[in-house]
Amino acid sequence: MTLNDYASRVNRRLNEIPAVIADDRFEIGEMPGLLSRSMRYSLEAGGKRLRPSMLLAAVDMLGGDTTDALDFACAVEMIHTYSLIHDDLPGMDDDTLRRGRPTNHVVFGVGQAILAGDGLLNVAFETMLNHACAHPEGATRYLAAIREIATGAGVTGMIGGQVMDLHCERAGIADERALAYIQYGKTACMFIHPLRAAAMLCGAGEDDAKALADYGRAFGLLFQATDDLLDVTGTQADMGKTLGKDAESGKLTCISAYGLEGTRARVAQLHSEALEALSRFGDRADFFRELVDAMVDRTK
Ligand code: GRG
Repeated sequence: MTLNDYASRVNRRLNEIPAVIADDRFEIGEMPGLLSRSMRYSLEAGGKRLRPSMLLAAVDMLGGDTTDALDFACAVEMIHTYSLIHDDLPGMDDDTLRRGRPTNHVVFGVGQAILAGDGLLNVAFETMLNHACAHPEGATRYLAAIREIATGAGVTGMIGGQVMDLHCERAGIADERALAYIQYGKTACMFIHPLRAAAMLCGAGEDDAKALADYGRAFGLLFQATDDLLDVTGTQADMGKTLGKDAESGKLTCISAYGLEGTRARVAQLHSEALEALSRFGDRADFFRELVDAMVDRTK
C-alpha cells in the first residue's frame, strides 16, 4: 500500500463522519448544518493525511487489522485539522490561507471557526469511543490507543507545544531548549502517539511501540525542520499557506536557531535516526523508510 492508498481509505471513511446535514432545521438531537459545513470545509480542503496514513501503515506492518484501525486514523486527522483551524485564528498564527483555501475563520467567522475546531476534536473522541463500544471484545486495546492519541494531542504534547510557541514569541525567548520543547510537543507528538496507538491496536509489545515512537520523534522533528526550511525556500502554490511569516514575526524556528545550513544538517541527522529506529522491523518497514526519504526533499 502507498501513502495515496491509505489516504484514500481515510478520505472515504471521513466522508461518513460527521453526518452531513444540509439545513439548519433546529431538529433536537441533530448537529447544526452550519457546524457540519464548517467542520467539513477544513477537513475536505485537502491535506496530505500523513498522520492517519502512518497509523494505518504501522498497523499493516505489525500484522493488525487496518479496517479495525480506520476510525482511530480518522480521529487523528480530525484532531490535526482542528489544530490547524485554531492555529490560523487571529489570536494565534493569524493566517488567511491554509490547504490552498481561505482559512476557516475567514469564511465562517472567528466564533464559528473555534466551534468547528471544538467539534472536530469532540467528534474524534466520539468516533473512537463509538468504535470501542461497538466492539467491546477489543476494549482494552482501544482504550490504550485512545489514551495515546489523547496524550499526543494533549497538554504535554500538541497543546503544550503550542502554548510555549505562543509564549516564547510574546516573551522573546529564543533558546534551543525552548525550540526543542515546542517542536517536540507541537509537531512530533502528533506522529509519536498515533504510531504508538497503532502498536496498542495490534496488542504489540513495548519494544515495538518504542521503536515506532523513536521513528515518530525523528520523523516529526525532521518534518518540522523541513517545514521551517520551506517557509524560506518553498512556494505558496506548493505549500498552500502563506510563507515567509516566521522570519517576519521573529518566530523561534530551526532557521533562527541553526541557520539554513545548520537546519539541513539537522534534517540529515534526523533522517538517519529515523532509519535506525526501523531496524528491528526489517523490510516490513519499507513504507516508513520511503516516507522519511521523501520528506527530506519535500516541496509541500
Ligand atoms: C491549536 C492546540 C493547537 C495546536 C496547533 C498544528 C499546529 C499546532 C500548528 C500549525 C503550525 C505548524 C507549523 C505546525 C507544525 C506541524 C505542521 C507542519 C503542520 C502542518 O501539517 P501538514 O503539512 O498539513 O501535514 P496537511 O494540511 O497536509 O495536513
